[in-house]
Amino acid sequence: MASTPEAVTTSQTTSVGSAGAVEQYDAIVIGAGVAGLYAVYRLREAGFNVKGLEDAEGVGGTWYWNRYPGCRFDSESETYGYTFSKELQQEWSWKEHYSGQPENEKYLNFVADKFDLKRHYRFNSHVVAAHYDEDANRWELRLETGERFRAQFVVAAVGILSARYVPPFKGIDDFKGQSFHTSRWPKEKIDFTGKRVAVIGTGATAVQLIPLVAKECGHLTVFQRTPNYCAPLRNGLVSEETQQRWKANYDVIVRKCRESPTGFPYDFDRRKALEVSKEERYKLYEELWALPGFRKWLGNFRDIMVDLKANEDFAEFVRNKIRARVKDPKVAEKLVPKDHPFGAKRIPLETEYYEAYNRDNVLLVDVRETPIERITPKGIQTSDREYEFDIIIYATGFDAITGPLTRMDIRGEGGRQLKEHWANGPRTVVGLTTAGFPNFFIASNTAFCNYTVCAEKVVEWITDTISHVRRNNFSRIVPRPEAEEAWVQHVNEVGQRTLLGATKSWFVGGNIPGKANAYLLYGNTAPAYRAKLAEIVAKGYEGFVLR
Ligand code: NA7
Repeated sequence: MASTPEAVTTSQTTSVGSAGAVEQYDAIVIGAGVAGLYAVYRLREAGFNVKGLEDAEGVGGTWYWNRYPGCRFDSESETYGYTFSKELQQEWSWKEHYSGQPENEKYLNFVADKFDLKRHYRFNSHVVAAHYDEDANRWELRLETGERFRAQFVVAAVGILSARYVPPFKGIDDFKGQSFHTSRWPKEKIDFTGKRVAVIGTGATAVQLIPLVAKECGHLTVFQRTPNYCAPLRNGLVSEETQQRWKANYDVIVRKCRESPTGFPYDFDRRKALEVSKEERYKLYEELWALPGFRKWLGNFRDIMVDLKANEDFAEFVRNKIRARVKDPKVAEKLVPKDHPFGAKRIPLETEYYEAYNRDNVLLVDVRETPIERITPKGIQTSDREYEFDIIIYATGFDAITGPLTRMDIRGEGGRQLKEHWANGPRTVVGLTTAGFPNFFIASNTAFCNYTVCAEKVVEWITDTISHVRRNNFSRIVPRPEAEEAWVQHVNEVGQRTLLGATKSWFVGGNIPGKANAYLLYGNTAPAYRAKLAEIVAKGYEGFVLR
């Protein structure tokens, strides 16, 4: 069979079965976020008849759903955009150094329009099931409406932080005021003026939201379970000169990100922190602290990431930074993390977060001292008292990485459910494929890496693999169980060399009661991850069965 793009294109057909019409495609991409849009683009360009299914009514994924005040990325804007099109890089101008949600959603719309991707999508289409039909070698996807779609290949670009988590508080439906989860924020502006507002949670989301809501509302009560090591973002507007410099130097910026261990445009200091004199060490800490973005974490001494003593040295530096910003020493101590190492949880980057607690209209409630007992019609009942609110904001996070997949009814060979297969944690080869689920790809960046820097590579690997299957007249590809076992062990070994598992967090499934404890991120460097992807291809898809 010829392998031209035309030859691989199955034109869309519709067959009518007992349960109604079923649309047929070569490939279906679930999701219209950063990875999904690029997957649709790559598959279309490779000649596949591709359909995108998206829950939301527009493109954006994370940047569609997370509309809460203050939402922005913590990656340097010039590193976040796609790199596959130099024309796109030149046409788009970032307004802020750490771009906000409205602008990010606009960017992804700009991309979707420029490459004419929206016509491949069906929006408002919530996929609830994907079942593999072994005889036909086709996946059948079902929407919550009951509509069905079939395809040979599925690319689940469902995001790593898209399955929202709301704690099962008693009485949650009794509340008479308004309540929102931050990742399902309404499009219309919420008027906080004069309102009594509660925020539950103090993760990266809450830390972005709290200072803005505090300024606008009548009174804000923050319910904190675990304080975080928050570091200053130091955002700012991008000058015309900087914009032009980026545009003239995208090749250099991209190379720097690709070579860096974390996909950010900076590297660790390879010296051992505690072998450097205190004076010099603190000089570096202060310099990093004054710089924007994640440098204080991912541009610091490398061993802070792996060695508890080195970590504690910097952790204490951060604690003192927090203490210096909060006027009431009792409140300050509540905000100072002491039960986990620096960086064992995602470091939230903040703008005037700690100053919010110096305001007269902000109260911090430590729910370890006085746990939330229930949500009441009027507000929140803790072990201590009832607080009354007009608005409750749940900034309570996500069933990260596995949640968006295990919440769907995904069944592979022999009808085995992905949820069962992953009962003890995700089982994959390079995070992108799983044994027993042929032609099913997970387009998530689970490397410890600046999101788009690795997500683009992930999508390229998947779409190249799909093209490889077709070009070589195979019909299916699936990883061997032993390759999967080897990858799971490797992820664990690498994870154990880091502090990623040193506390309960979404990095290891620790934020969801009952969720298996497992390394959900690959703790190796981003270049090492990409080398693994390349090695599989170079070795003719070693560890995979191609038929
Ligand atoms: P996170 O980082 O998972 O934060 C969720 C917050 O909600 C965190 O402070 C939790 O406390 C808190 N939480 C969760 N359940 C409860 C209950 N039952 N009671 C009180 N507090 C609770 O989610 P985010 O949305 O902030 O950030 C997720 C990622 O998005 C972030 O890392 C960035 O990469 C972007 P805990 O710490 O578990 O004690």
